[in-house]
Amino acid sequence: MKYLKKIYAVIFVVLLFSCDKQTQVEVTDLNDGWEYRSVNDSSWRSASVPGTVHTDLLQNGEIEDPFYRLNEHDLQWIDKRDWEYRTVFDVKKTDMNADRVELEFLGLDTYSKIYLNDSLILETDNMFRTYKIDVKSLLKSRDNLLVVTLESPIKKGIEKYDALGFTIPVSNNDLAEIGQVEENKQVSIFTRKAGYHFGWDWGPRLVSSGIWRPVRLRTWNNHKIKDLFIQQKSLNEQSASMMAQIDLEVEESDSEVVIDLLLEDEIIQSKTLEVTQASSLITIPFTIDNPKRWWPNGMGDQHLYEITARVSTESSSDTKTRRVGLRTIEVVQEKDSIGASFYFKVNGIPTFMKGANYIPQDVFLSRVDEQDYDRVLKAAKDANMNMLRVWGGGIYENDEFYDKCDELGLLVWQDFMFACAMFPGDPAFLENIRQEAIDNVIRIRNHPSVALWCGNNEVLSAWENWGWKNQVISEQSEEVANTIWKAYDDIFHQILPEVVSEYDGERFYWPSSPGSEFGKKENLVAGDAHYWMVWWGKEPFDNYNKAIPRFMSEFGFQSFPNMPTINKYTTSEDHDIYSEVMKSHQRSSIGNVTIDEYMKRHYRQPKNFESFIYASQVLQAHGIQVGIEAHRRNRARCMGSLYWQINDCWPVASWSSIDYFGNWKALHYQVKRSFQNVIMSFEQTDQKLNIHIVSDSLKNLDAELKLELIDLNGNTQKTWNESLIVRANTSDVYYSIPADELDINTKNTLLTGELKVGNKILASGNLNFIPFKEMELIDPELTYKTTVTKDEIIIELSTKNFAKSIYMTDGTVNNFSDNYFDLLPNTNKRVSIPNNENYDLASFEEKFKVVTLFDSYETEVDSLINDEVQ
Ligand code: BMA
Repeated sequence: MKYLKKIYAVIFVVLLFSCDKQTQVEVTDLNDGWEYRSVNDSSWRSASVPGTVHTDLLQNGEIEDPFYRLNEHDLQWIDKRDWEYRTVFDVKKTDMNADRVELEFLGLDTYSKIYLNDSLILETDNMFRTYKIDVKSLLKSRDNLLVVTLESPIKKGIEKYDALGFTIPVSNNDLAEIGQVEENKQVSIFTRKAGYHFGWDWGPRLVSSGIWRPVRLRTWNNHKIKDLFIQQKSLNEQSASMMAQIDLEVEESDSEVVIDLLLEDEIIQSKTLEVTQASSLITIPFTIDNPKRWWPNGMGDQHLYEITARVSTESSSDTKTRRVGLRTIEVVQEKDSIGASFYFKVNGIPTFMKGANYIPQDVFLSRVDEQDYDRVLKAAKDANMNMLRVWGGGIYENDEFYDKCDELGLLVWQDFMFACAMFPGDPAFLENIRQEAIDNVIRIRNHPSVALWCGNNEVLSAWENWGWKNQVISEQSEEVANTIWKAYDDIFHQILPEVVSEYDGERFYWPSSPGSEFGKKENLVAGDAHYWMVWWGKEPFDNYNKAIPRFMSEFGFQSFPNMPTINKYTTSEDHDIYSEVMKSHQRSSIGNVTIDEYMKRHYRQPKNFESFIYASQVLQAHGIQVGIEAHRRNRARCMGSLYWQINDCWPVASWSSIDYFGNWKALHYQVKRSFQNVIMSFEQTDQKLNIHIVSDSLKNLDAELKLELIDLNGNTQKTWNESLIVRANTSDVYYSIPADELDINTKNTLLTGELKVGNKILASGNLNFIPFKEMELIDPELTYKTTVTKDEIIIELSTKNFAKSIYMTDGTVNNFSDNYFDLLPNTNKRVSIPNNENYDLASFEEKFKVVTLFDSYETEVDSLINDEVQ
């Protein structure tokens, strides 16, 4: 039967192609030939679509690189102007003859008017929406003129701000002052546009305008599949019960269509239907036998099925394919003795979420390409993560982002795009938000990686806990406060959950991060938490051990990017963290002093700028390690650790673990270690030292634990050995050393631990009993041997004494296979780096440097190691 169907299908397709008229839906990109100008300017210059005004100005040599030194400050005029784009295009005969010809804009930033052959066809005010216009009646076969005008989001914002009659609180990340906005009016909230464009505490203030996603012409006859939604209804070992929902648009509402559903290449369902309405939803249930599951990274494979819907008549056909991953995800909130749990159960298994917060990879969004997605998302996978949070001040990410998360096993915590501000609540604004939510939920809902929808970032906290509500009551009135809260309630408790439930019924909606329950304050006993008392509150890193929430969705500590990155936006005269240029690439109001203060707590004052930069990364990695391990050790209470933030959108001092150019900071290497499936973690109390083992492995492990007290030059003082079974998916104390057995000279003693299964080291760790600044670090006497091949350079490091935080660089942004690691006395390690620069031995060694924490205290960074062994 199946074969017969296939033969019919082949005959059918052959027949279709032999007709004269266009039979398939055709999509033509209209991204070429664009020009732009400032409105009323006489001359046009060539433009890129997708693109932004800033990047077009840059490409045409009209402005300098906005990221270099202080250039950003001189470019604030750009967002006060209106801009105009135009292109001319021809239309193929078959397209002209099609029943429908639609112009599609996948992203317009933001206040645009679109004219086709001098007719106004569309006005837009939301960069997150997609727009489609039927243009058949306006098109000519040659020389169609398409014009897009983009009105200044600042001018529009000021109009709306002035018309409102009261003031809506906004976090001062809306840097109106830097933007030289009239009377410092904070206007970002009036425009549905990425919040971070208006400045953030890790980002520049560069408010773009542009056609930021592709423009296309779609032509079709008779019918088109608007959308294909594949829903998983139930899943067990034997079968997955599924539902395909085809959203069909038809030209002639009484036509007969044949609908085929294909799993991979095989037709699994076929039916003939009389379509009686212009737009109809057709649902087809189907099953997948012996389903292969989709697993998060670290738990199994990411099997993806391809499901295709094909809708055909005798003269036309359209197909759509979706990739589907079969898995169950629940967010479990059960009341318990602490408050209520908040954890993800994936395929029935309580799963600890290891990951980070993600921001857009560039302030100019059209510059982010597939390689950038690859680089950051693979780095997330490599660092053993299983979740990223797409934070609410950026964008609903490009399709490539979610495709790659599906492939890499990275679950996505998806915020809607609202962050750190209250919002207007007038009917037009609310309707705009509803349409934005519908567009994006429909676009993203097929991805198995998407774990939950979250209403906003820190809006509830700001209102309830940062004092905004009381401030509005005292400075304006209770009535104004009620109006502002009503808008919150409408958006986050009505509109967004309604859209999620209508268009993505199976997925969980969470109104705000952090949040405990609807309208209640954040806390550590229920819901998710952002813990910023370390950093903003200057609490010691050690407090991460005390403030354990149910799910940590944000915590973080800053560092500077590596010197190769700093060199790209500075000259040597800027090399002081308090220079104008360095301060301008440090947007946290407390950034430099806070790094400085924590540095003094943990390490000796680094001797110069380069050492400070390096040590800032060592410090950041240490702090976040304390946090991650605390969360993982306490997995009976806390089931997630997402640090702030994995990436940057320009070169800057920030909380990121990977900088703008893709450089892994010390933190990213550390995160990779701290997120391993099995880790060892030490906890010191007055009476004893507890050795915890945390395992996310789904199997029990038969292991040997070895602990050793050693001094910095390698003498063993004491050893402990223990055989144990590490229980699956759990954390526990597996060994304790009473304090009186640790009567040691803490200034030169370390505890080292190793957990082995057979000959394989599963986990290891070193513990210093006092801060490194109080320890008597000695010259590690590090040596190395280099081998250069065409593809990579291999470095074999050996150390005589303990080497703390070994950092290697060749002065480029290439990443080593490992970096910023410790080496125990009398050990060695082999690392590699891709030979992207075509080095030979001499040219590599000229560039190569290696430092340790000891060097940052004692010696000149430039005269590092000369005693290499060849
Ligand atoms: C978090 C984020 C951002 C901010 C970061 C660092 O709370 O949500 O708003 O950049 O803190 O301050």
